[in-house]
Amino acid sequence: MARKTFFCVDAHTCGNPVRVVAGGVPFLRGATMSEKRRHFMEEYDWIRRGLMFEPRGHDMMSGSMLFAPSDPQNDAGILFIETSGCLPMCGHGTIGTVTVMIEEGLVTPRVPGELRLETPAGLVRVTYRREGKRVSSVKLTNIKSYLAATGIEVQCPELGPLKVDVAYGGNFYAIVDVQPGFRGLEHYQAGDLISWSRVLRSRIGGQYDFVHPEDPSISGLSHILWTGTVLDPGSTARNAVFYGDKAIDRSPCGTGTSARMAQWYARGKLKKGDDFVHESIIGSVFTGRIEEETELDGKKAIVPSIEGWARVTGYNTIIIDDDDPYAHGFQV
Ligand code: PYC
Repeated sequence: MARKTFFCVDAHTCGNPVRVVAGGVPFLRGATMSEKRRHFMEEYDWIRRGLMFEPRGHDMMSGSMLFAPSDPQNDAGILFIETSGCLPMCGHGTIGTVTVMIEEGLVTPRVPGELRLETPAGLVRVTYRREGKRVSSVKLTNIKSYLAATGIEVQCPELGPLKVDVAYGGNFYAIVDVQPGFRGLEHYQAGDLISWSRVLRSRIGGQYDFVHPEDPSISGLSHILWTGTVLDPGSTARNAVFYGDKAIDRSPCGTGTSARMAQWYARGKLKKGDDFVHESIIGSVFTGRIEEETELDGKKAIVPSIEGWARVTGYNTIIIDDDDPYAHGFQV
């Protein structure tokens, strides 16, 4: 019988959970977080399933693990763990993890107020603000984001034919804008968005192969971003991101916001320096901005930043015991 113990700090970023594994992390081989991610997926995926799935987690659960950086100029490496797998990059996960790292003293930043984080998708630079002991906001400068495809036609159950764009912001997103077949996310039940998302992802993913031009380990359409009308007239746009099998992000989704900014930039709707205030399904907000105009494999691209907040919700010592028939979790 083997019994493993994981010391976790639970938090949420603008409503979406982040479980930071602060103790019990396995040793991973690899010179980069991308290589460490591969090793984790090959040998330790049971840890992800045990910590993310029921009965220790739930459909929306996501989290992270911290590692020593490969480059001594950086502060830490992050592995993202989710119900859907190990994402190359996660924006709400980064904001929550940074809040936990700083508030709980898990890292000593080389430069106070700044962190350089190695993620599987590349280097992410962070600045954060403190009010006393609390981290009041975290701003991350994400990896290069770009519009990968436009006007893909797909048949959606109940809604009929839809046209979607696909953009990359750390993961690949199919973006469903308001159009004759789709009136905006506020007109539908979350359960319907979830079941339609599964169909769209498999239909689009079955026809098109999305692969990152510089890193083939990042591939595949994983998320669907539904758009809608803002709740607050001061916001720029609203979205609901589907991920995993049953999840709608409660936060405005950092990589989704980056992908949508890349789409707006390519369509001439957003320029460098403009604020992009993005609302989530529950009305929580990230503020995005285009920090840099750049290119990726000959395509126009942007370097976006995302700013948001997180709160620690508790300390959780989790046991995964081989003796438990549900040691490695289950999904219904
Ligand atoms: O914030 O990037 C994000 C994210 C991805 C999936 C859920 N949240």
